[in-house]
Parts: sequence; C-alpha cells; structure tokens
Amino acid sequence: MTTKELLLSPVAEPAKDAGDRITVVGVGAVGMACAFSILSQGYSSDIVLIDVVEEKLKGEMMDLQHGSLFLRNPRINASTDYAASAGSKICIVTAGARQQEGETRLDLVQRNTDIMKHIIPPLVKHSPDTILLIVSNPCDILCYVAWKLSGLPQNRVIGSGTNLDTSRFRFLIASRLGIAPTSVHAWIIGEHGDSSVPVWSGVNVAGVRLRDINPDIGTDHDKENWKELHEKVVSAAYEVIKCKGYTNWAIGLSVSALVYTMLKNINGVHAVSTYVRGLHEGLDYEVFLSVPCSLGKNGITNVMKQNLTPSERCSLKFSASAMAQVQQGIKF
Ligand code: 6V0
Repeated sequence: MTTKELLLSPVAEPAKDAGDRITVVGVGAVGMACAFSILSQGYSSDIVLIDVVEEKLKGEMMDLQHGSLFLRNPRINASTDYAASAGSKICIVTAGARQQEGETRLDLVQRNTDIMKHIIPPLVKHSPDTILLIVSNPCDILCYVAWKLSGLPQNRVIGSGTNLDTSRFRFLIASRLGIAPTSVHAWIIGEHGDSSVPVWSGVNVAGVRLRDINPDIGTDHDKENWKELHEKVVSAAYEVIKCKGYTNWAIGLSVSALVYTMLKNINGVHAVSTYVRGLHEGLDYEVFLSVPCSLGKNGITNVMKQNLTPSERCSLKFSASAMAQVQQGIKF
C-alpha cells in the first residue's frame, strides 16, 4: 500500500470541480493582473490560464501555485489546449497585441480580430454556457467580433468597456473633492477609448447633482474646468503606457469586480460593453458600447436607460458611428 492509501480511507469520490471555474486567455500583463486580482480576493477557487507561449504559461502557473498557501487553496491550471477550460462559468479574453506608445486602441483592430478567430470558437466549444468577457482592445469592437464568432446571446458576450474609465473618473472627481471614490456617483459610457462620454448631468454626491450647484460643470464655459477630468480619463492609458509600457493593475481589479458580481449573482450595476442598437434615440448602429448594466449569473440582466442630455446622446451616437465605421473594414 502507498503512503496515500495508508493515510486516506475513501468514503466518496470528490466532486470534479467547485463550479466556479474562470478561464483567462492571454497570460500577459493584463491577464495575470486579472487572475491575481480574482485569486487574491478569493472570488474563484478554480482558475485556468490559456496562452500560445508554453514556457511563459508554465512559469505563470507555477508562480501562482506556489502562493496557494496564502490564497484560499485554489485550483490553478494552465494549458495551450482549450479542453482544460471546459465548463468555465466566465472566460476572460485578454490575448492579443497591445498599444505601443502613440498607437490608439483602434489601431489594433484587424490584428486582434485575427487572434479572436483562434480563441473564441474553441472556448465556446468547451464551455457552451459560458459568459465571454472581452478585455483585449479595441474592446467594444472585439466584443462585436466575439459575439459574431461565438453565436452566443447578447447577455453572454460582455466587454470590460468603460468600467475602468468610470473608475478613473470617480477617482479623479473624488480627489478634487477630497472624498472617497465610492462616494462619488458618476459614469463614463460609450467607447472604451478616445470617444468615451462622461455623463456630467448625473454626477452626484449624496444625491446632490453637481450640475445643480454648478450648471456649467463639464462644459467649455465652466470656470473651474472640471472638463479636464474627462480629458485625463481619455489620456490615462497613454500616460501610463508612456511611463511603464502597459497598463494592468486597474484593469485587473475592474475585471475582477465584474467577475464577482456575475459569479455571485449580485446584479451589481457596472458600465460594460453591450449591444446598444435602439437603446437611445439615434443609436441605429449594430455596435457594442458601454452603458450601465446589471450583471448576474446569466451575464447582463438589465440595461439602465439613463436620462441623457441631448449633447450626451449626441456624443454617444458619435461613439456608435465611429465603431460602426471601423467594423465595416473588418475582415472576418
Ligand atoms: P501582453 O503582455 O503582450 O500579453 C498578451 C498575451 O496574449 C501574450 O501572453 C501572448 O502570448 C498572448 N496571445 C497572443 N496571441 C494569442 C492567441 N492566439 N491565443 C492565446 N494567447 C495569445 O499584452 P497585455 O496583457 O498588456 O494586453 C493584452 C490586451 O489587453 C491588449 O489588447 C491591450 O490593449 C488590452 N488592454 C485592455 C484594457 C481594457 O481596459 N479593456 C486595458 C489594458 C490593456
């Protein structure tokens, strides 16, 4: 008899898994920040890493496994074979090229569409009931691409979208006011990128709308120039990339927050990229853009119809037409 047989007296077969498997495709700076964020906060006990670079995959898997004692005894696997991802509740896609200094997110579109063609079909084959959470850029357009490639319903193809931009926005407003970011209620919607839309008309603290006390807030006429905070949100990624080469921690944390609300069926409201055709007046394009959505086990359960001002609606429409134009040039 082996030591194991001498020690353990079997009673029943252990269950195959814990039912909270999350797959992360792409073990670059962003994928690993997502995985680390999910694991360190104990949101899932079963993480699978997928990439095409075998050595890197093995190194990342081993490095995380060696921290198991300080996590909550999660199961951490890695493979180049998508069969390892079977039965995933959520598949987070972070694989692909990233912006180099001076490049916009839209510059990446065809390169990353081609990569999606290798990733989405096998993911869905092994996890037909999964929720796809697209993080690779340009996030909104790749979400549309993933929706087309996967054949999944709209509620189960989600882009991390402006959840991150919203966090940046709330942080910047909070810093100016000297209060906590969680106490500032503000939304960035539209493209996760240069044409994102700050919903200044709804920014409030404790129910006090800042526009009621400063009617010019967010406009060119505002003497206090709050508008610059949105400009800082738009330039944030460019600035971080200039300083350290890539962004990863904030996106990792924002993705893990989405995973938490879906896996635990919380129905929390986040700005994520979803199919928006017909949602607001003038949104006549078949595109994915971020709007506040409630998220649960079935993915997107509701879309919040915000009371946008005519100028906010116009900006959102501009975002949509920009996405539609880029989509026309995609080769599937
Ligand atoms: P990275 O560090 O270069 O990692 C990319 C990873 O993808 C590498 O490990 C590659 O080996 C892997 N990869 C490439 N092709 C495939 C494939 N066919 N199958 C599986 N794996 C593959 O990039 P980084 O992690 O910094 O960025 C990844 C993506 O996230 C880029 O498109 C970024 O632009 C995007 N980001 C999106 C953000 C968002 O808010 N949505 C934020 C930051 C970055």
